[in-house]
Amino acid sequence: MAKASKSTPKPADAGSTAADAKSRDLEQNREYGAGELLTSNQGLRINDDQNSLKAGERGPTLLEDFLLREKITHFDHERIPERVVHARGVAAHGYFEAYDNASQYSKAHFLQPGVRTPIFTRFSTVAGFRGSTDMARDVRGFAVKFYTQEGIYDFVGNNIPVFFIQDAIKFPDLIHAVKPEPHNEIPQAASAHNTFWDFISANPESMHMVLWAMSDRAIPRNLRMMEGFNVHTWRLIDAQNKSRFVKFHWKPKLGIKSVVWDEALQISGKDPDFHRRDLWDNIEAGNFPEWELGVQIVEEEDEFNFDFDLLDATKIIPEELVPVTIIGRMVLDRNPDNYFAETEQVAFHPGHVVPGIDFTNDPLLQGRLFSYTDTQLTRLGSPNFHEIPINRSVAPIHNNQRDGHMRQQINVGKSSYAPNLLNNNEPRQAKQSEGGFVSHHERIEAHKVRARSKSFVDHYSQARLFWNSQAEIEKVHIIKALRFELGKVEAESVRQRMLMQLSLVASELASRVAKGLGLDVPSADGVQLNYTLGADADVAAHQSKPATGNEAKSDALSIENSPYNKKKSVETKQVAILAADGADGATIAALTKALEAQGAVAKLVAPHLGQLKVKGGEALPIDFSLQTTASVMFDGVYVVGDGQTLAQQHDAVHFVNEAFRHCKPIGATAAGQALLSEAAYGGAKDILSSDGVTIGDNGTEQFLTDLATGRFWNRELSAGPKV
Ligand code: HDD
Repeated sequence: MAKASKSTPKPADAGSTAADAKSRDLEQNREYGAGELLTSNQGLRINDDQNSLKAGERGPTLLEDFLLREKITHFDHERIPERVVHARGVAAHGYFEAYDNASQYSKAHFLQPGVRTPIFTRFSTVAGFRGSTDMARDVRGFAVKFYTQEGIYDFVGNNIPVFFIQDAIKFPDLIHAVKPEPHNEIPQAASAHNTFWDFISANPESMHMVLWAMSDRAIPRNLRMMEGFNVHTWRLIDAQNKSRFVKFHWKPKLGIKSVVWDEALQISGKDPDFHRRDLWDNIEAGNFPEWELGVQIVEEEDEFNFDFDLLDATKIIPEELVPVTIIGRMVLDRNPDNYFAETEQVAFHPGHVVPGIDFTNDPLLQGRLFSYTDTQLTRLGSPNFHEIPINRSVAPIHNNQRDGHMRQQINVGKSSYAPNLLNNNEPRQAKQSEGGFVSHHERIEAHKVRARSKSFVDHYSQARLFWNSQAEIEKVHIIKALRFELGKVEAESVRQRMLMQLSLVASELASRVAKGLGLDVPSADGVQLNYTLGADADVAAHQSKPATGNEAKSDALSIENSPYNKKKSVETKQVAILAADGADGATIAALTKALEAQGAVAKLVAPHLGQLKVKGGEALPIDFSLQTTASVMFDGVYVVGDGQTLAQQHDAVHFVNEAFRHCKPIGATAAGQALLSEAAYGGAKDILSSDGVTIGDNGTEQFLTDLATGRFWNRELSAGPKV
């Protein structure tokens, strides 16, 4: 039985728990049209908004028609500029709950034992426009707004723990390179083009992140089953004002799951809203997505104990060196009421912090601290964007900032400055003991320089660590992704330079990619590979050497081997039950019951829509026809029959063949087997004898085990020539 979803709260029950403080706050702005009379924006009751005011029924429209003008004018101004990056997104409300151990590291109120804080989380793709596909190969944004009692705290992260560049001043170059090319605006939501790889091939600090972006991390099965990271090293400040370095992680309760590239390409066409639909549907069904917040803590005195710089955003801290401690959990349990008002207008900023969290000198972070407010001024049009309901703090706001477009707050009184003795010098500054934010007292003694630290120079070792840590199927997917992406690059010089870069990560990686491009790996000896230094910089001193640490591995970097992916479960997985008229009704009922009992979702797919006529029982409602869905929408397929009839349907044969090639679990009753026999061609010729395929009338239990396992990669590894 699905738990009750909390979406679209009614006035009476909106905001009944402490975590719903934000929902109660939003209630002031909710508008419920049901049962009401239509009005203009001035509150005038409207008698007819379907016909304009004319001089005669067939005559010209009159300028006097203020209702026409209001309706059209508002419409004309409905759009705002989309985000320059992360334009396409989806969001949900929920809460964060701190565990008992969080407060030892931070004095932040929301990290004190048992405190529940309302949150709003937005996931996004980076490169595509607002109307692009969810399934693009791309980094996913993972931004969480915490409405804490001490003000807003924004976690503005990604599903990948490192970044492409080390210094924010390069961000416009990176984004110009990845966005569609400026002369023809091609391609949409894709990095597979000349300009992106031209930039990357001359920018070796990207090499680590590029491997993550070419891995299956960049094509998540859904947004509920991916990790989140805040990338930079931050500071946590405890109750004694002691500072420690920290890396933040979100670990999904249901593990980490991705699709294969061929699936992603098809989903992009068949359902470009695949991820947002999945998130919405699961929250509506009461399958509330959940993540745990983890921290890697480094004491200040250990700052220089690593062979990389903690301030370099292209580096992780391997979990083998500093384990992740779980300190809280986040649950998403309510869909927004209105996409524009909430998901589009929400404005995140890594500079929105609360006492207990502070910045480091990571040059990527420092630049971000400028960019996010600046961009909201263009996007939302006013310095008062913090007053938009979704951005509004639940902690009260009192200061001397005034006016500006669309000001909502009505500041009472004469003084809007400090010091002011006319108003008792209020609002007064808060002492640290009263929660006033005091920046960490970091001692800095330095020359003013425009330069990159030499401690940022090793660009290949962690890329190699990532590569070494992948299971063979993950390596194959990275190679295929690079062959695809570089194959779309027209300039051979760029392909050659990329192969040189990859050869410094791992020669095996470069040569396997090169094979698919029909090239030899060129020697990188003596070739300038780093074009990212100032004109007078000492290039030799910044020349990154080939990767070191040849054999080191870290399981947390692999999806297949990750300690956060060990849970074998069928929860929320989608199964297509394929059937044609005449199938056995009792079998379908028993299978559906068994799947649902373990939390999986069963959908009946048949050659036509409407009702399925079954043997022995009442007709069953069909969820999808073969024309309105596809195997790529599902995690597994079960053919209940009649196989002979289904074998006549090309779409049914393709459905099973494709599910097999995508390495998914397949089940078939004896009556359904004929469809599998028909689907045994091409890459699926072993379908009747392969792992993860269960045939016979008692196969439900085995199928459930296979569904929990997920994918049967041996099929891909053994099909066709070695990649
Ligand atoms: Fe950024 C949006 C994450 C580097 C400038 N960024 C944005 C969003 C996410 C991130 C998740 C979408 C927030 C939302 O849902 O509204 N950005 C990151 C991460 C980075 C990063 C994890 C590296 C660690 N970003 C970065 C740099 C700059 C920006 C270096 C500029 C110097 N990012 C922006 C922006 C955006 C943005 C232009 C676009 C829309 C917005 O801010 O609100 O200011």
